Amino acid sequence: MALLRIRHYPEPVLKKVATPVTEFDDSLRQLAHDMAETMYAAPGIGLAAPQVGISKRLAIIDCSARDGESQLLFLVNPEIIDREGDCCEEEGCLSIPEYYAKVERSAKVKVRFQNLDEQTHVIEVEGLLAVACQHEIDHLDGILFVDHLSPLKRSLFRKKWKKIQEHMTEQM
Ligand code: K1U
Ligand code: ZN
Repeated sequence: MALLRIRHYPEPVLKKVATPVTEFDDSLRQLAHDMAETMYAAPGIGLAAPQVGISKRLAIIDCSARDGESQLLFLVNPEIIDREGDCCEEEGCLSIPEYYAKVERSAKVKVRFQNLDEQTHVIEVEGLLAVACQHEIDHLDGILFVDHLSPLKRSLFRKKWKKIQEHMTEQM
């Protein structure tokens, strides 16, 4: 297994619509497990392939990290097929470190996806897992959580991001 380099805003790969996975082979399994190692090391509760520079429709989520018991989900070609209600929770992003903001999302979502063996599953989720599914599927469509902010909040984000980047450069 290997730690992968997480790409930061505004790298172009984060804005691309990722291509569907068609080959369910060892290289997909290797990438998925390397992403898991990278996500746990970060640490984070999710990671999408574009965040490690690979424009493919693969994402992983493990919201159980805080509870201790691992429940790692590998989502290949995930799609939201139904949504219900609204919520507004604070989000972070491993591609935009040190910046957090509340984002309006659906409260419950039904997600259809394939696993690493090409089998199709449908899950209905709510709470943090629903937010994480929407956040990760957005990554596959080239959308970042800051794209959901109002124009005013987004311009404040851009100013703050410049300072965060300066701070990160000083620490290197
Ligand atoms: O996709 C990503 O950038 C990962 C992101 C996922 C996410 C977080 C919050 C709401 C929705 C989606 C993160 O994991 S940011 C880090 C984070 O939330 C976290 C870090 C350590 C412990 C617990 C959570
Ligand atoms: Zn993110």
